[in-house]
Amino acid sequence: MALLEILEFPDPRLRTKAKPVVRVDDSVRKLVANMFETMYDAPGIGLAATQVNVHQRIIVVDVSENRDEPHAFINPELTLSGEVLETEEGCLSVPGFYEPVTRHEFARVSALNERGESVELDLEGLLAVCVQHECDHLEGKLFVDYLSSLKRTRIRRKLEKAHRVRV
Ligand code: QAP
Ligand code: CO
Repeated sequence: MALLEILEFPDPRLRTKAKPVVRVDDSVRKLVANMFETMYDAPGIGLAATQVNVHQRIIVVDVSENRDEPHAFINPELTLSGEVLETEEGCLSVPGFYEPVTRHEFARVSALNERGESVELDLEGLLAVCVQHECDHLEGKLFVDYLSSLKRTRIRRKLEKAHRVRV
C-alpha cells in the first residue's frame, strides 16, 4: 500500500474529465486500496481518483465516525432527489477552506464495486453530499466553482502563495 500525492487547487490537472473504467482488475483494486489509505491518512471523508492524478471514474468515501464504513464506487452514476440543502464543504485539494455549498438531500448511486459487480445504493445525509462532491471531481469540477468569483479568487491566491513557500 502507498500514500498518494493529492493535487491542490488551482492545479489544472484537477480539471481533467475522468474516463470510465473498462475492467475492474487488480490494478484498479490496488488504486482503490491506496486511495482509501490516502483518504484515511489525510484524514478525509472522500477522495476521487482525479485528486491523485488518475483520470478514471473511481471514488472512495467513508463518512462514519469510526472510519469503518468504506465505500468504493467505480463508474458511479447519480440520480438526485429531495430538497436542496446547504452544507459546509471542504476538500483535500483545497486544504484549509470550508464554505457552504448547496446539494441535493438524496442521491441514488449506481456503480460497480471493487469486485466488478453492479451495486445500487440510496444515500442521504452527509454520505449523499459527499458522493455528489466526489462525482463532481470526475467531471473536473471543484466545490469552489459554486462560490462567488471573489471567494474563489481569494482561495486561489492564498493557496498559490502557500505553494510558493512550500517549495
Ligand atoms: C468532501 O472532503 C466533503 O481543508 C471530502 O485541511 C467534505 O474529506 C464533502 C480535509 C465536507 C462534504 C462535506 C479538508 C482535510 C478533508 C481540509 C474532505 C483539510 C484537511 C476534506
Ligand atoms: Co474534494
